[in-house]
Amino acid sequence: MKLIGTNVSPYVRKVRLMLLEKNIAHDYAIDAPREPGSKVAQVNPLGRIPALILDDQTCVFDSPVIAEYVDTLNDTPVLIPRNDVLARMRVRRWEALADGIMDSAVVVRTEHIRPPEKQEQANISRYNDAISRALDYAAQLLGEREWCEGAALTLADLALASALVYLDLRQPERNWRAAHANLAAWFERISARPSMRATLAD
Ligand SMILES: N[C@@H](CCC(=O)N[C@@H](CS)C(=O)NCC(=O)O)C(=O)O
Repeated sequence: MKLIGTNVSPYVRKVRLMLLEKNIAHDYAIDAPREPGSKVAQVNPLGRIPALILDDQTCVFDSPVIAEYVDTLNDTPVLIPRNDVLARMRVRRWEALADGIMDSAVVVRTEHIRPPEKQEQANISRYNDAISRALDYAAQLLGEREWCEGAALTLADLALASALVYLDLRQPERNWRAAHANLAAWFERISARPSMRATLAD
């Protein structure tokens, strides 16, 4: 199978982390959808990454669907709980929270790269506030636990880590570590994992 994406996309990082943690063989092709000559729209009608191309050329999108599919490929480890429906819901909710942070940061970034006179300050504030609330919520939910959900790594941790890497990239001025020491400590631990180190090195 082949994953199409870029190194900066947080949605792509989430999927790459899953593939690496589960040790699933795959090719990785860089293709930025907004660059001239991009072929992404030929495989994903939405023209977005990540897109996962299976060996029979089936294209899987978007990242929560890819995550769901990838997790069924082996049990080593299971990253989305299968039997405990409440634990499963909580992991998917963490993913939704992290994806929402990513979505909001993309809106803010899209505003910031417009000419200054065209930037909508109200839109920027609205989505920045959503990110702040989501971080407060994440920090409260995490507390002093080692993992976002249960007693081991799950998709919840990988999704949240991907969102925070993206925030560091696009909003370095946002001092989330000072506001949330527990998130900062958790992030440092997660960032030491070989999967994170591999994606951060690219
Ligand atoms: N909900 C989608 C979001 C994917 C997405 O928006 N990816 C961005 C890159 S970070 C993209 O492909 N943007 C291209 C575009 O919207 O034209 C997912 O989870 O896969």
